Amino acid sequence: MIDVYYWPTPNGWKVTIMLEECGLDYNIIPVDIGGGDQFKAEFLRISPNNRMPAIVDHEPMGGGKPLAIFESGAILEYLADKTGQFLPTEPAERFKVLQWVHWQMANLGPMMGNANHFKNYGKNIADDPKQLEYGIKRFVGEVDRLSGVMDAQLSANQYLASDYSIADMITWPWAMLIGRMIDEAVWEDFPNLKRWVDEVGARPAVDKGWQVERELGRREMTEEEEKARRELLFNQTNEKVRKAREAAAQAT
Ligand SMILES: N[C@@H](CCC(=O)N[C@@H](CS)C(=O)NCC(=O)O)C(=O)O
Repeated sequence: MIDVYYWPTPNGWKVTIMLEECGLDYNIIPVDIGGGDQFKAEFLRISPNNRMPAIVDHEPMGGGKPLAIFESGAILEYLADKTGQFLPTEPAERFKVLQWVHWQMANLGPMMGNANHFKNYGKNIADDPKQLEYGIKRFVGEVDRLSGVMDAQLSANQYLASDYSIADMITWPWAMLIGRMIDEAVWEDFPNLKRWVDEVGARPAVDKGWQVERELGRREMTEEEEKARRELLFNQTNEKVRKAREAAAQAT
């Protein structure tokens, strides 16, 4: 059995989509990132970067004691190697996939996260909306550029690499949100990307994977809870995280 430390966000969906595609059994352990679960001692032992998703495989590849993995890219690569699916072993084909996996991890995910932060969350945080302007321009511009990169790749290929792979699974949960994050009209500029988003989204495992525990993220919060959530998520310095780590260690 595989424990999945999870909250319904794009980075979490990557893992549930892959598990559904592989037909593996898994057990969801919610990590309420707005409530501070990412700072709990048990979680930090598995994911020292205080971010979900993470997994613990109780029957790991190669045998031995349970194996904990954090970072969605590493998790998908591990599950692909464990099951022998969605990541070719032949070097040229393998690296066609892995270059897009790393591209997503280093580019689309972080840039969309920052675009979302400045565009949507920032207005409740910044003292003056003018403080947000440069961040919005920079990160929305990057998302637009990256959408063009995907669109060009998908104009000549059905999928990001040769066959459907972990590169598609890791990219789809962010890519399908581009319209919602920037403007729905943006799809007109990227018809090949839109074709791929619809095609991948129509896969039963993808549809199932991104619906996992959706209700968890939908709880209505009071204004006080919202404020506490913002303080927790958007004000993380080394000192703050270190204190949380120390408090978690003392509590065990
Ligand atoms: N590169 C990481 C990113 C993970 C990440 O940013 N997770 C967010 C939720 S989508 C999180 O756990 N946030 C908690 C926090 O900011 O404290 C991955 O792909 O696994």
